[in-house]
This record gives sequence, C-alpha cells and structure tokens, in this order.
Amino acid sequence: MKRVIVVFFLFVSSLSFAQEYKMWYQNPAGKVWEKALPVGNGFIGGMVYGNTEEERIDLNETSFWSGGPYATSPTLNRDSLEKLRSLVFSEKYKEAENMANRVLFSHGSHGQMFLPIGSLILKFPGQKEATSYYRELDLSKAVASTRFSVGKQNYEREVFTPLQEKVLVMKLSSTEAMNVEVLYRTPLPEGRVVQVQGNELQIGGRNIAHEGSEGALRFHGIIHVKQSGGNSSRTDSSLIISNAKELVLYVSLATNYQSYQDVSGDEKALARARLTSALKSPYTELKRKHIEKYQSLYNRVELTLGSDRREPTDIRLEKFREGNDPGFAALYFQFGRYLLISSSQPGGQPANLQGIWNASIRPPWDSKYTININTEMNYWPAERTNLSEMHKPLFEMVKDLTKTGAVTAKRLYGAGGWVAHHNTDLWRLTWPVDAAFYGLWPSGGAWLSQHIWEHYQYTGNLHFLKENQEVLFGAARFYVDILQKHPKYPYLVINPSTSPENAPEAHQRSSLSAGVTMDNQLAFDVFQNAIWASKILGVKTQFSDSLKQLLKQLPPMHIGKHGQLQEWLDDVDSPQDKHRHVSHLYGLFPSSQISPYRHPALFSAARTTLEHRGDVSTGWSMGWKVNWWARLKDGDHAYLLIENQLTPLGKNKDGGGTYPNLFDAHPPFQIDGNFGCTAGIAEMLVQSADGAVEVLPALPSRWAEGKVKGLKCLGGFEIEELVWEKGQLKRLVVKSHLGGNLRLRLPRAWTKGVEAKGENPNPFFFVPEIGEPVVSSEAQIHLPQIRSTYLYDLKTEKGRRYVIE
Ligand code: FUC
Repeated sequence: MKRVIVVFFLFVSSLSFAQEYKMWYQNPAGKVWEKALPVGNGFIGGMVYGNTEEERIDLNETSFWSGGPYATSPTLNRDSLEKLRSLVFSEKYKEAENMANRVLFSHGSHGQMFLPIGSLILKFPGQKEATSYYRELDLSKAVASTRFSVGKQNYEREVFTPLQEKVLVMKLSSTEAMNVEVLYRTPLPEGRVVQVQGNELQIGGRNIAHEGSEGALRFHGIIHVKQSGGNSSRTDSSLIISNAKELVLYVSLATNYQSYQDVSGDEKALARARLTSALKSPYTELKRKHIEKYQSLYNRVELTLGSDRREPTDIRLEKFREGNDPGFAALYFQFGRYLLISSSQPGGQPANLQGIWNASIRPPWDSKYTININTEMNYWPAERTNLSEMHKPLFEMVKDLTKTGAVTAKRLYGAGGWVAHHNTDLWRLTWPVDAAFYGLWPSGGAWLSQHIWEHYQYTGNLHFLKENQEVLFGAARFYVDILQKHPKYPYLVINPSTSPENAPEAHQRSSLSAGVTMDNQLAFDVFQNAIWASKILGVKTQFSDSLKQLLKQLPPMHIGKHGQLQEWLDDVDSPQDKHRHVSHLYGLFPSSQISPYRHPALFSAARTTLEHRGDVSTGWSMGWKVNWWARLKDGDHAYLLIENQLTPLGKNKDGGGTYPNLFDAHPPFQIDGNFGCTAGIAEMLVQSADGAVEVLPALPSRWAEGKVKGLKCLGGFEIEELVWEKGQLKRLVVKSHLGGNLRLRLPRAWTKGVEAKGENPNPFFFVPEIGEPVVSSEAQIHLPQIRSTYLYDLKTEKGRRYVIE
C-alpha cells in the first residue's frame, strides 16, 4: 500500500511485540569488573559478580564523592584576560596557551572524584565445584540472577535495586540449608565495619580529601539480613549464618550530602529510614512493585530488528560482526535505556562518566562529569527513547551550575550570566581545570543549556520552561558579554576558547583559538533559544531584540579547501586528522543547524569531514558517529559504526569497543558510548529535528524487517507503531500528546504527491535559520544523493492516535 489514510480514533489497543531481552552468561565474572552486571536505582548502584564461592557486589551511592563544598573560584584580572585575547588574535597561540597555564591553571586541579563505597562479600564455604552455572540480567524486569548447583544442591540468587525504594536487595535460596558469612571490604582508607549487632552489619566512614579540598562527606550503611531457618552468630566484622533455607539481604546507604553547598545531613538516620521503608513490604511485594515501576518506564519502547542468536551475550558480542544477529543491536539499545533508568533518577545525581558504577578510589577522569561531550551524550537517549523523567537530575545540576557559574563568569571574564568549562562535579565546579589545552573552553554551560530547550520541545511543558528560563537567558547573557570583534574576520567571536581538545598543526599545535566553529554554532543555538523562549514567555523583549542583532554578526559556517566543514575560522583542517572529537559536527547532531534539505552544501561538507575522520575511535566517538551517519541519512554507514562499537575490546585496531557486560570501552569503561549508540539507533529509525517527523531516515540493509514502538519526537508526538518490511515502510501509528500540526516526511509515493509547503506551523519544530556558508574557492562540493521524500501535513488533536498505512 502506498497511500496515506488517516484514521483517528480514541481507543486503540497498542500493539505489543515485546521481546524478552536478557543478557546471560555461562560463567561468573570472577575478578573482572567489566564482566559483572550493573543494577541501580539512581541512588544506589551495584555490580553483581555472580561468583559461587565468594560472591561480590560492588556498591556505590550517588552522592559519595571526594572533597567538600568549594569556597571560591579563581580570579583573572582584566589585564591578563585582555593580554590572552590579544595573543590569540595575533596568532601567537602557543604563547597564549603558556600564559594561560601560568595565570589560570597553577592551581593544578582537575575536580573531585566519584568514590566507591566498597563491596558486600558473601562467603559460601564449599561452593567451589559448581555445575549448571547460569547468570543473567533481565532487562525487562531489572533483576540480576544467578543459578548453579553444587552436588545435588541447587542455589539461586536474585539482586535488584527497587526503583520505589533507595536500597539494594538480594535473595538467596537453595534446595538445602546454606552457610554464609557476610562481610564488607573497601578500598576507602577510612571505610570500615562500625558495628555488628543482631542481624545487621553496620558500615561507615569518610570520603577522601582531594586536591586541597577537605573531605566533608561521611557515609553510613546497613546490611540487614532476614533469615528463614538456621542460626546466626557474629564476629567483630562479619555475620555468620548457618543452615538457613532462605536469606534476604537489604543494603541501605546514605551520606550527609544535602546539596553542593550543604553537608549537614544525618547519614545514619537516612540510611535507617531508607531501610525501614524497604522492610515494610515483604520481599515478593518489593519485587513486584519494583518491576511494575520499572516497566512503566522501560516498556514504553519496544524494538525488534529481526532474529536473536540464542547464545550467551559474550559469545554474541564475539560473533556480532558475522552479521546474522540483528537482534543484538536491539538488545544493546534496550540495555542503554536500562542503564539510564538505573543511573539517573529524580532526586539523585546525574549519570557521570561511569553512570553510577565505580569501584576505584582513583577512577579514570575521576568518574566525574566531562561536559565538552560526555555528559551531554549521556542524556541523548532521554527524550527520544521516552525516558524524559530520567533527564531531571541533569536539569537540577544545570540549575546549580547557573549559580556557581555566575561567580566564575564574573571573576574570570567580568561577565554576567553563567559559565561552565569542560568539567564539573558534585560540588558544581565551573572554572577551568586540567590545563589550558583542555580546560580553557567557556562553552560547557552553553551546551548543557540545550537540554533545557530540548526537554521543552519534546514535552511542551511551559511551566518547566518558565522555571528554567534563567539557564537559557544566563547562558546568552554570558556570551553577549564576552563576544569580541575579530581583527581579521568581520565577525563577533569567543576568545579565548578551543575546539574541544583538538589543535591544528598550523596553530602551533595549540588548541587555543578564537571563533571556533563549535562555539559559533553553540552561540547561535543559545541566542536562538533565548529569543524563542522570550517570545513564548513574553519576557525580556529588549534583550531578545539585541540578540537578534548579534546573531547576524556571528561567523557563519565555512567550507574549506578540501570540501570539509571547517573546524576553525582559518582553513587549517587536515584530511589526515583522526581526532576523536569532531566538535564542529555539533551543528549536524545534536543540533539541527545542518540539514540536507535546507543546506545541501553544508551537509555535503559535514559528510566529507566525517569521511576524513574515519570510523574506529574511542567508544564515545563511535557512538557520536552513529548519530552523525544517521543524520547524514546513511543507514549502512551508521550500522558499520555500530559494528565497530559492538566489537570486543582489543579487536578493533587502535580503538575502543565493548566489554563482556556490554559496557562501552573508551577504553577504559565510559558509559557515554552506551548512551550515544542508543540514541543513534533511535535516530536511524526516527528523526524530528529538521522541521518534520521523518521515519526510517537511515535504515541499514541489515535491518530489512523490523518494528519499533514508543520513540518520541519534538512536539510531543509518539511513534506508537512503526513497521517496515523489505526495507520499506508498512505502517505508522502516531499519538499526538499536545495536538498541533504533524508534519511528516514520507517516501514520495506515500503522499500521493500532496506536498506541504513553508515552515511547519507547529511551534515545537522551530528550525534555526542559519546564515549562508562561506565557501573556499578551492572547495569541490558534491551535493548529496538522498532519497526522495515529500512533506505531508496532518492536523492532530491532543490525545488522539493517527494510523497511516
Ligand atoms: C574527554 C575526552 C576523552 C575522555 C574524557 C573523559 O576529555 O577527550 O576522550 O572521554 O573526556
């Protein structure tokens, strides 16, 4: 059928084709953290090893970090700032970098670290020779379980972190009586067993002082054991259970952290209150409610991409590149959604570089927030994969950053508004850290502010926009105050800055620069969002008018001599540059400034840039590339990146990959790659950033048949059903949550030639009007070949469903 029939009716029972997605293994994790399985509820995180003789669950608590509230941010005097700017403008980049290192980075700090609590250890004497071993993480229930036999005795364990409570729960059962010793082990210098009393092991300690910031956090934990049958006894540091038929363990953790400024909490009272609340329900009830709450989030999206291989997950990972396991990408996609639900819950901290899972007291990059890509990437799946509520911890953090960032804006730049640089942490760090090469980039706040606007565009929540307007206006105010007239080019630019972590040879291998493409794109979005928000909220009209004037003075994008999108204002890109950051493609994704329909030349330049950069890279870089190739409407190339990413670590030449527990490998583990690829898979199936909802924009030939349900689009449209066969669209059901015009971009034949014209009248599909690119006279531009599509307008009513087939 190749036509559009619009049938709208109120009650349609939504099709369900849920596949049971499970990760499963035939061996325990042993000593390998990257084989253990993650559980979490945004407050407590656990890594379950499934070891038979000595079980181990590594524990984390969302607010347990090193250091304490920061008192101040460094100051930069006006003269130094002007000197830096003039060095950059006079192209003395290395000198500028050296000077910046002297005047701004002598503090030598990097920010604070996300810390582990330690491990719950269960010793089972005699359970060494296990047979019939099996362990799994059931993604449809968020429960990890382990089963095995020793002799004639069968053992079973279940671990989950109830989403409705803030504890971790473990049930152990066996066909005969069990003997277990319960202990706590920790790498923390000041972590210990505080008391062993009755059926409880109480643990506690302090965090670590770091980089001159005194440790201000304490934690307290209670490991509470409910036992059926048998006896128990105690040592100084452990509980010994003998002859029990069944055991249920509850782990409750808390710290004295209240906010980035306030550490006056009572961790003991909180840990006790969390435990008491969890103990009110019997185990089965606790589990039932957990699954119910979890499924109310997880089940919103279903994805089938063809058959699954019935083999253990680590084996499927090994064989994925053989190509006959399309279902594995769907499993990986759902694992990404599982990770977001598990690591980012309202009230807790946002997902950091490792989500909520870290076992080391010196974690890579401090397991904190790198906001020149990684933290933003963590939240790309939030709206599109229908987990909008999981975005909240990020919004809370951004709100805090507007406060600490206002101090930094004043002290470093003499500017209003707020700023954050390339890192932040629990204490809401906003000043530059590491070294000028990485840290002197004043656009971290600007990028994070996009998430506020995105949430509004997906949900239409006016109250939210109002509440968070200062995030948008403050980011714009900061840029207004720091923009400088470029001496060589006729534009207003940000100076000093960097194109994150990359440096052209022609600039003395210094990253310091002025008017880098990504900054220009960010400033454009920041101003544009503020202008739109001002109009919607009816506030700050004068400010908005001034932004409209400034917008026109920002540098347009430049297409350089190799036909590439320029990363810098000077045409100095090297086609040999394979750097993992491709920051100037921010304009292609996550932003929507570069469109094949509106700006074919830029679109072609973006493609050339990506071809130059190549495919295999660090984990997160590959995750970003999936999204870019999806936006470039090239499904097969996007799929190639998924293959590269879903390759066991070590098998890609010079690059990352994936660990047996499907954690992304930068290497080491960084969760951004998981989230980036998850968002990318969604973008291959549905896009809505270019003024219309486009279905199957980048379907790879490997996914000839498939179905997806529940992906979200701008304007509150939900794809309730999208079915394709032999690579062709078969059926589409869209639910309109907000009403308004649904503009669809469909294969030409589906619209019977009726084409919608002009801008999409639906205000949530605001499309930025960017300036004409500047094109090098040496550039050869091959305009893209993309499939022919037509726009089709459908007036929708709030709450109704529309079937198109
Ligand atoms: C950025 C990246 C690195 C790494 C780190 C956490 O600095 O350039 O690759 O992901 O963040």
